[in-house]
Amino acid sequence: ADLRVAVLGVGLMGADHVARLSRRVSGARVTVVSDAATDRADQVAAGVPGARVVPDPLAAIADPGVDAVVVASPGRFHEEQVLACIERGVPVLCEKPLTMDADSSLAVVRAEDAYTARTGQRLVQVGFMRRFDPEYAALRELVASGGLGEPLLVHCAHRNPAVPAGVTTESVVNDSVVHEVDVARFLLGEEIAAVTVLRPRSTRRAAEGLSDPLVVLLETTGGRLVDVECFVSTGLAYEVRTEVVGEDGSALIGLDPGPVRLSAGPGGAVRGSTAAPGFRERFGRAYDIEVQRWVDAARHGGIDGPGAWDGYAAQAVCAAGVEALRTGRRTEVRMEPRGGTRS
Ligand code: ISE
Repeated sequence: ADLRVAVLGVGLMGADHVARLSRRVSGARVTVVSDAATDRADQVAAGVPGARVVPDPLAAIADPGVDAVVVASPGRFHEEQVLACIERGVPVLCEKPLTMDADSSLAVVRAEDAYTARTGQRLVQVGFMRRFDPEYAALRELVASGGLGEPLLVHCAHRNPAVPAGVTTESVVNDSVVHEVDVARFLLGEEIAAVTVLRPRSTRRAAEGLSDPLVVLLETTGGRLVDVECFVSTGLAYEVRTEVVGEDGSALIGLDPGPVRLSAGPGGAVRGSTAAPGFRERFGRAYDIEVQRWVDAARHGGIDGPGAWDGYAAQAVCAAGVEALRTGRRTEVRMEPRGGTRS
């Protein structure tokens, strides 16, 4: 039977997931939609045959017509909602962040570990979608197979054309750089030990008080170095590039996101490719693959992708990043030993 999914939060990401689950993913259907903005919930549910609105997210999780949950609500609600899913024993795909800080993310890890010890199943998947992007998956395969020799350095660029009003430099670390934190852990298979954040001269496009771009240095436990340029008001397009430099080779992804085309320019014809306008376009395929694999796993009560530990590790590194930003100093990451049930 189809997996009956509740989607909590139908802002940009949640509404996207509803459309994906209803139209592009097989084996699932959205039965419950929940959002504090009930007009939006009504509107989204109206487009999905068989979907009901359950305004209270905890009631949605407890609903007997729900087998699995997608959490796409604002981050501050994730902890309570994910813990409720664990309590009820339903698989959950939680958009990042897992919770708002490292301690509460660790509590989720422990709660899931207790469930796993009883059942042998894992329940919590965190929406680090880049892991499902075919280019990132291929890069990871290349690194893991030894195709580049010992990896030494990773260079990352993460550029957004613009960010919504209210975005702060801290939130850029937590919401944007967090993806490179996960990518670094994913590609290199080790934890991040220390973070340094540099603030070069800001673009004239940066909102008042925002340091943009940032350069973030991540040191891994194995002594590898990851540099991240995070630039969120380029005024141009969405660009995400990652290059791994190894002892025996290097590989770069994200260079050419679209078809190369010839078009008229000011001084003659210009050859170029169309850049993705935003992350929903650039990672559209990654989201589809992520959700399909999650559905396939959730139908058997489990998950297939980054888990609670990855969510916790990301939070611990971002906490160090925010401290590094404030103090201007290299900051060590404080993390508990893995313990419990391994992913
Ligand atoms: C946003 O929250 C995301 O997750 C995007 O992937 C990222 O590029 C963007 O900077 C964030 O604000």
